[in-house]
Amino acid sequence: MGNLLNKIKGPMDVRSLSTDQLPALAEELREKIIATVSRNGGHLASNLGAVELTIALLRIFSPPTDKVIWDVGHQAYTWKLLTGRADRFDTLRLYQGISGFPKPCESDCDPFVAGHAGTALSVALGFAAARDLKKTKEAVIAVIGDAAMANGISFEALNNLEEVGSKVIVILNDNEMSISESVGALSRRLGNLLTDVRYNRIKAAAEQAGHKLRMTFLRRTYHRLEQAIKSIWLKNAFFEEFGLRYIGPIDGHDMRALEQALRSADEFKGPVLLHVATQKGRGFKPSEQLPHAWHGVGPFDLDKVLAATQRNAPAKMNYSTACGTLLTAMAEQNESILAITAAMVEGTGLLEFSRKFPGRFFDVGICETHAVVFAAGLAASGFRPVFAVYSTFLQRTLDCIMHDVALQNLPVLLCVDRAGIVGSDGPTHHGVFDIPMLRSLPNLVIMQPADYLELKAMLQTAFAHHGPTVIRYPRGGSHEVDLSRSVENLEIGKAAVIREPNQGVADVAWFWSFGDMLPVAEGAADKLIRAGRPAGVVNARFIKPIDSALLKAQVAQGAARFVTIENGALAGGFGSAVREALAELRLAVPVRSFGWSDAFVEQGSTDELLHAGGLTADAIFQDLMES
Ligand SMILES: Cc1ncc(C[n+]2csc(CCOP(=O)(O)OP(=O)(O)O)c2C)c(N)n1
Repeated sequence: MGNLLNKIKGPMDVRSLSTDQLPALAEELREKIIATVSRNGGHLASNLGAVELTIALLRIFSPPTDKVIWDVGHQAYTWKLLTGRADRFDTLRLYQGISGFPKPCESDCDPFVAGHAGTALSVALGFAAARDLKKTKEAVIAVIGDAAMANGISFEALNNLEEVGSKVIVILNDNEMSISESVGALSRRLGNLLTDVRYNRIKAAAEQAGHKLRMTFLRRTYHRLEQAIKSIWLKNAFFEEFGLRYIGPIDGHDMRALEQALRSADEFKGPVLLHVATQKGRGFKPSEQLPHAWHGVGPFDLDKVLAATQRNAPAKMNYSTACGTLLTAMAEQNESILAITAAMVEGTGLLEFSRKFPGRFFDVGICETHAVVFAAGLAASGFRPVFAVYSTFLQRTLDCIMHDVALQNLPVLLCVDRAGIVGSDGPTHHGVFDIPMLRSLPNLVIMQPADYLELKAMLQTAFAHHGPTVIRYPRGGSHEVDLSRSVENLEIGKAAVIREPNQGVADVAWFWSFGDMLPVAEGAADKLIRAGRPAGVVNARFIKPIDSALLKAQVAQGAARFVTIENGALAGGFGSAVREALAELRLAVPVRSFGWSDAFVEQGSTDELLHAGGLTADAIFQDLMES
């Protein structure tokens, strides 16, 4: 660690540095963040943009007394480094290491968990109202990005701010980027406000280059006038209408300007919004050039990247890109197919679709609830909308899926990406709740493919079906297949026996699984067979409706027990569905289920987590031999 960072053991130490030392501290922080992310992966570009802002926050406010709430929380690495976690920062995102997101059990400087966008304003308002009820005096600050500001929850909080009447400081960290470019009317409006900061930055650069204006007095007067006009105009501006005093825009890399603005915000009596202009990816050439490509990254070779000043990302197929490619091909044949993303065009593999069919592609911003209802409207008008979304971010749309899609049996297709555990992002991001969440909704068909060809068959099946469908698939990929191969549509609710029992059909342990867990089921079945026990394997394909007829037939043939394996929460999951189906058939055959038990799954590599959770062929085999 560098000289300055070494000296900072807790938040108060940041204040003991002189203003002149701060650029060097910022540089050390960036070096540390880049080196750590190159080893462990993580959210690079957003963190590099928030370094000076975080230092300034710690020079003006005093955590843990003052509460700083980070929206999403993916940009809080500097915060972690300066609030007593520098010595453990090397374990960032590793199994049992420190989290990539704020986590109160890690430090009392993190007042609240985050990971999903749009919550900071509501949380801050809650903290502020609680403070006023308790008659204490701490400052409450929400730091939110320009893209997260357009989220529905943020708007609901803005709308409620005057009513609650408590002072909060909202810091709008505006880098004009979501993961890719920010979209929407709010973003455009904010962009207009930032023109000033951009202009000032260019002016400062020109001055440094030796083109210093002579008429300093005149320039200062002009600048004051400019500020006055701006503040009169901004009095009527968007945020002021919600009862927030607008301050800004401030250059988010100018330490003095930041500290001064934060002090003003602190001194102002009512709620304040500080509009801070930052550069996503700042201080690292590759991420300055391609901030979207460096938003969230896996480990990389820093030397190679620096030498090439570019990131070489070998484009290996995964479920997201396979789905995007298949959808694009199907959309060529079927003009009613439309695609929707909530600010995750790259992550969900829709880039190709967006380029090929710009008029049939919608990036709605970080607004998943809107995306679902918007899709419902499109479906009700005769189109076949597909909303590709990560399982974890789908969670907040449950009511919309029930009320706006399922109840009207509308043919919306939800492509639920990152279903199952996702690895280092940890408990805020694992996609283990979609099955229990969706399974109780009538009219939904829920499937999971075991490889890309089955994904193709499921997409075809979804488009041939006149009702809502869900296709879930995990992070990562299946074995390579030729996507152009033709496949048959599936019969809805029909499972496939992929391994007949080895010794007749009596006393068989029938493994029922699907998707990424199917190889685990096959592995465990193999081991059981080698131990002299009869076993067979079913690819359920459909989580809903479940193939009751096959269950019934297997029981009639003398099934000894069923073993279900899923990459999802056990409570209300696929195993529960098998139990319910057997109970409905009045069949009393034991079912042993493997999946995620009733606890949040921590961060770590997928392998580490599967081992810890007993979701390996070995662990399942051992369990079955003992039970
Ligand atoms: C509800 C939800 N949807 C999607 C995401 C994925 N996501 C993480 S960060 C991000 C972009 C955030 O942009 P912004 O708020 O402007 O912050 P920045 O990264 O630019 O600092 C997105 C879409 C999320 N965390 N939560």
